[in-house]
Amino acid sequence: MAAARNDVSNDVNKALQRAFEELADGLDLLGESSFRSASHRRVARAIGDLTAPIDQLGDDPAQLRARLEAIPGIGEGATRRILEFVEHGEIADHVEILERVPGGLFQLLQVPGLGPKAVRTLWQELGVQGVDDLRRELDSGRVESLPRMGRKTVQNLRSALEFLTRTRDRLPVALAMPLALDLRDGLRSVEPEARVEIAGSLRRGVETIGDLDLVAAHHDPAARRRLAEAFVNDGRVTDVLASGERKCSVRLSAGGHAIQADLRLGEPAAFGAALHYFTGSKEHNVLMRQIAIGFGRRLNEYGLFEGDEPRPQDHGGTPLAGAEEAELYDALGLPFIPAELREEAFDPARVGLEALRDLLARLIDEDQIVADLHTHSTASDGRHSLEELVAIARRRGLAVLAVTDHSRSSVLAGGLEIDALREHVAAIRELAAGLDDLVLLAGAEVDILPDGSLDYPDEVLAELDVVVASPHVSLSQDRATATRRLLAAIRNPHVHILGHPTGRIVGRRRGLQPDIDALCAAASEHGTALELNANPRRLDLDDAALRRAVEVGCLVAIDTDAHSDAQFGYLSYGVRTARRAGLPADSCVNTWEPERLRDWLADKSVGARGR
Ligand code: DGT
Ligand code: CA
Ligand code: CA
Ligand code: ZN
Repeated sequence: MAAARNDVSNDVNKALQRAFEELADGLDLLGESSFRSASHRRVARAIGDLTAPIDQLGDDPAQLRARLEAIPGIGEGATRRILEFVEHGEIADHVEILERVPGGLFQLLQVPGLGPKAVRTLWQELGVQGVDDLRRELDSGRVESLPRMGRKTVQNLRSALEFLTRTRDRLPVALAMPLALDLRDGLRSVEPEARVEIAGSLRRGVETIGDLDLVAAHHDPAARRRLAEAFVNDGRVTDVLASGERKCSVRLSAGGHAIQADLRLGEPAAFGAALHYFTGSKEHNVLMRQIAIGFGRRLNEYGLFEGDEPRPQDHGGTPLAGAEEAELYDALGLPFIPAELREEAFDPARVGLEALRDLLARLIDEDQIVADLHTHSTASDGRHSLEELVAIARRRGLAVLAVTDHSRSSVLAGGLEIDALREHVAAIRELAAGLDDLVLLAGAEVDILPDGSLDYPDEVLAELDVVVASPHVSLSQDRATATRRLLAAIRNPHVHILGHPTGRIVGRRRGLQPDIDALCAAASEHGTALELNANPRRLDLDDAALRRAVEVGCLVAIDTDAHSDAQFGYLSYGVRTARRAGLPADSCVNTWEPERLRDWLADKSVGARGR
């Protein structure tokens, strides 16, 4: 009961925070004084930082008023509005703003790269009132003709818009993957002879999933029927949308989320073609079909066939290739393109066949990773002792393990005061001295405080083997402040890794929106690695940001941030994301030989020079 009441009350904090944000955004969009909007934004942040439900701060209005006014950032006006909200469920100023400003404009402000000034211009000059209008105006070319809207800005807007549309109402991979694996394994156990694989965006390593796609093959039609039956009768199925010989579609409920799943069924001779087709992406499929036509052939979900005219009898026909995906690439003169790279950005026609082959040869693979440099023990909020962590690392085949517990400001996570840290480091070193098959490193995950300073002084950081510096609070800072904050950490000579740089939670929290190019440039210059936090709820940096890092050639660390044994398994999510960015193994510090890693940890400029 207590938890439930807490949730409801925290909804009050969220609703209030949102109201103040909209007040601020609304004033900016109306072109009013930026002084007033800045003060509303400060209030929104102050509310966001509160841990207690705001309406329970006091027993009566007078006490509530006194306690509110004592909170830094909340002045007299804000207190009045908060009390108004607690009493009436709305704030008159806020209601007025919502009447004057089209609702779609607030959503436009969520598009990275669009500030209030630009949205106001789009609204005033072109009558843009939302995402759909903006898309239309981008296509018409009228946006480019506006002041301060160059070709580059328009390009950025286009891709940001695409991202926004793609992430709406999609299931985070952290929820989709276990469900898909379970469905796959269930089908495999029904028909052990059948081939069953996950396809679609999930196989490509996309971080949010529209629907699940599975492909199965068996030569016996009766076995295929049994597979279909098992699929539509799964306990989690809430609706059967289609149940046929070749395709079944169901809606499932999993962990409070509803998601559709499609299963395609066919002959083993066409399994590779079906798997390829339903893995996508659509753009990659189109590209492959065009290449096939160039060979006077046709490619579809049933295989690769002679002659480029579509024929209805391909289903069940005898293809030139189709049982294995690799045969298709081979027959079309292409190297095998792994699922993570089957996106427009890696179109061989765009990057060139030679460059693509080179990229594939260097592309990171999960089994090249030999080090985890960001993990937690019972010293802070991890579940395992040092000895247990060592056993886990050995069992998982790691050559290097860094234990990086939280720093003192992370109170809820049991962050360590300096004395406790020193004791912990001594315990790690003592244990490490007795190991000959595992390099055990003493580190810390140090909070990057809102102003960019670190949670331990430099002389303490200097005592550690590995320093991961991460932002944990004030994750709604504006872009310029966030960039300055993270740059300060990257430039610190004692910081090796910038941990989960944005602090985002996939599908839930946007996190910081720093200037990624500035971070990459500084990371390159200082030899600091940017983390790809492999926790599927984080995947931070994301694939798009990581691509920028790959282009600049800066160092990347793929770490699990494990708090338990099972979480070491997050590595595969991280590697899939890294592959989507085309990350070469050599740029990933976790693939390095222990000696090279030690050299870099001792002096960051060495790693940068080493390449
Ligand atoms: P999602 O479900 O939105 O996360 O993304 P996907 O890629 O899984 O898309 P989905 O489930 O609609 O379709 C799975 C794959 O099937 C897709 O990646 C490519 C293929 N596919 C589906 N529809 C088409 C189509 O109209 N044309 C082509 N070329 N391929 C298609
Ligand atoms: Ca899908
Ligand atoms: Ca689908
Ligand atoms: Zn962290």
